[in-house]
Amino acid sequence: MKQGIIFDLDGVLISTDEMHYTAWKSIADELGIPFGRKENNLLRGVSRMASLDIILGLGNLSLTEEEKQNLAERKNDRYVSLLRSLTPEAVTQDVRDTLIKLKRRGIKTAVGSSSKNAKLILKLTGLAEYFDAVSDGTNITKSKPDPEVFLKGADYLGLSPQACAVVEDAVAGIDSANAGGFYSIGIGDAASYEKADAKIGNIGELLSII
Ligand code: B16
Ligand code: MG
Repeated sequence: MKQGIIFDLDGVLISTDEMHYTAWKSIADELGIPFGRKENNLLRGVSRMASLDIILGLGNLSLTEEEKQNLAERKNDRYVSLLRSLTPEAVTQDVRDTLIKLKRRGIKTAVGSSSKNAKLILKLTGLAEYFDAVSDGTNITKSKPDPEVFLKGADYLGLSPQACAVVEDAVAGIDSANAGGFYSIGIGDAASYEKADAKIGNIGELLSII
């Protein structure tokens, strides 16, 4: 049995995909780059600047570092203003019940997210109180698929990677967990990824596999 579980945030505990999509789409539209939901899927779990690079690549556009910083900042302003509408109702009962049951079993829990807005999302949704630690985009220098975000999460819990499982919805996140020596569990998009050690259809299934 694992002593700790590290949860990816967006796509696992809460879904803000549509807000990321709306904000990136407005930037892509301004640049004249065709961008739909299929392209948005490429950005799952990927950091803000790496996401912008992917969008610019789709349009074969090369910009200066300053222009890129400016676009990333404007995308984030739009995303954060959309985030403000988040409430605790955005968290499913399945997610809450699972987190409560894990706590009762004495399993430590952490968040491992690429997002620099993770703490704001945890606060707005009331999820913060369920976790022993948070590792996010503000404490890492290398984004998923690098394992840094999960290695820091395990470190904050005082556990080794071998003692922890990671739950992820992104291919880049499963690669990150595997590279760090964690037991990787795919959900959503990552449930069909062959490199995930285990696959679940919903978060409650976690309770029977760890
Ligand atoms: P931000 P996760 C990721 O969150 C999102 O899936 C990804 O779409 C986003 O680009 C990334 O966070 C960075 O977010 O711009 O808020 O710093 O899935 O790792 O929880
Ligand atoms: Mg995710």
